[in-house]
Amino acid sequence: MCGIVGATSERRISEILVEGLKRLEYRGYDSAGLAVLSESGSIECVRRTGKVQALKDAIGDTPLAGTTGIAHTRWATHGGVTEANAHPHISENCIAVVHNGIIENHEKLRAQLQALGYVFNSDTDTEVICHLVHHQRKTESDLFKAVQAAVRQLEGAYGTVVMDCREPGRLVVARSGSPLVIGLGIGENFIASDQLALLPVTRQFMYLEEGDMADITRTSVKVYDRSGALVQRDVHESDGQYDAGGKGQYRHFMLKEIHEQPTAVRNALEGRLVHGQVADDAFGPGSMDLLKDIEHVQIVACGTSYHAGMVARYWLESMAGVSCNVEIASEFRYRKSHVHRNSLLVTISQSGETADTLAALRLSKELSYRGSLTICNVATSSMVRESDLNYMTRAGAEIGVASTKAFTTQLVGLLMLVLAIGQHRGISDKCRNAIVSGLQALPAKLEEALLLSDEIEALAPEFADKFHSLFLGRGTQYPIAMEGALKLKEISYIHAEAYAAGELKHGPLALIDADMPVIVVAPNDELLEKLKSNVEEVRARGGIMYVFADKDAHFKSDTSMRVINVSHCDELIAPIVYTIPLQLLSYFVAIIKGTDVDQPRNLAKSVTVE
Ligand code: HGA
Repeated sequence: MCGIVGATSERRISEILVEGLKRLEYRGYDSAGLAVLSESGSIECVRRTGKVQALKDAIGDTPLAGTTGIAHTRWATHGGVTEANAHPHISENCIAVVHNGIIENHEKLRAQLQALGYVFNSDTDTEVICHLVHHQRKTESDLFKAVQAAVRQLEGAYGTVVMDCREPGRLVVARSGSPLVIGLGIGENFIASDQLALLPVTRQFMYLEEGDMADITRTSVKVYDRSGALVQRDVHESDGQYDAGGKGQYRHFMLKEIHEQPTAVRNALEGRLVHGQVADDAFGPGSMDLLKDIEHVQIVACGTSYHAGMVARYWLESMAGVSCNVEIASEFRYRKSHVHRNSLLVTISQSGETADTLAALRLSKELSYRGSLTICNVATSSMVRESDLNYMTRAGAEIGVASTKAFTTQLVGLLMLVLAIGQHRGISDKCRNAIVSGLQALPAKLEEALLLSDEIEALAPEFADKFHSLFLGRGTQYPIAMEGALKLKEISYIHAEAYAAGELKHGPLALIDADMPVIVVAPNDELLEKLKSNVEEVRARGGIMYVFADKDAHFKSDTSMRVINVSHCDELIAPIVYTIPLQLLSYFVAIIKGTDVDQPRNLAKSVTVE
């Protein structure tokens, strides 16, 4: 989603800002802009729709004169994708603002500010912030106090950075519901929505807490908590491991990340399985004390992470001896739900900043949960910091908007959770051994699945002129079918639906014809024969199928069915293994369709607005 970068220095900073924005591009956005403030107090602002490159081209080769500045990549929530709606927004040529989030009372504030004579140049909710600060600055003695007075009137979510033409060298920032991190330099300081943006200029970071404001100059950083008290926030040294590097030999980040999965899974397992048991600290220090009491698991997540949670429900209930519910975070957070006795709230999020999931985690603290666990890929994220326990997926930076290696490593973490909870609830030796040997075999099995790449690439053209598709699976493969459908729609823009195969005859069978490819996930598990009957139902109605099947499942290619043989793996890890060919399918179909694979239209990576 939107990205923020800001800097105050003795040197010209427009190149730092643009580089920072480039590093946030992966998050998905539709326009970009920056404003720099010179020592003499003049503001220069450049904004463009489209890519950061368009902004860079507009600036040209000579850095702008300003030494303090703010920059933004916008993912529109309020107001269309136009240059006028791109950030920064400027009031009276003096107060410049960038903002991530949504100001929910923007209509009321807009009317009040218009009545005071302010003229709005955009349709955004954000523009109220700059006029409000400008208005407050008339009576407040400095920018910090003006921003403090302004944010008190805001309802909704914001991560915002403000600068004032009368106070060169100063940035005032406020965080409420949208992450911000301060980067500390020598004789210069920075602000960003993600430390990744600042890795070329610093490795020292200070994370703002909810409700914090900060007053940043070249030589000082002062942080105030929500009560206005001056506070000390810890400084973290980044090891830069979250630096994505480039695409290497791959054409897209997504393809690179698909191929990184065997290594990512090895990293996720490293040191966490000891003599057939989950290491004591796999979920953080002291985690076993909490996990031993758990009788129910409530999983809350969005998108791909929600699908990981759905797979885990099958595992937890069948092996760990606990009941489990899985719910989409945006629903969970707004309904009154029953909290089971000794219930663990599990949030799953690649970024750890997903707005709805984070809100669900915060809500759980007001309810009678026994504790919380987050399964996450970003150690410094809000969710990791705010959960009792955490499992770091160690997948490395995931840049492609369509999640791949984050998903498979989340599933590894969830299988470990089954083992960790099951250890205290009498998990059978058979299940324990299946999990341990399945996880140990997994990297090699994923490598084998990647060998299907050429075969899948060859069939992708058959999808080029299709508008709709159906994915079918049963048991743990049902959520995998959902994930396969999500991948295809995300990056190829082909409408894709997933059904539990047993549901076919309750509606979707009406859609079957030769123009609607049906993708079937068919490992050799106990539901195989049932699935075969569903396949026959599709065949009888003239459907064209692509069946990803265990080679021992005895499917044969014919005029209505193309079989892609996946090498045999244990049923337990099959959902993880079968994810790979579905990821490859969506990738190669997207290539044929010529879409923007790493940054598909309208989507964002870290979904920090609700
Ligand atoms: N509401 C603002 C900012 C949107 C945002 O944070 N997206 O991630 C706008 O629409 O410009």
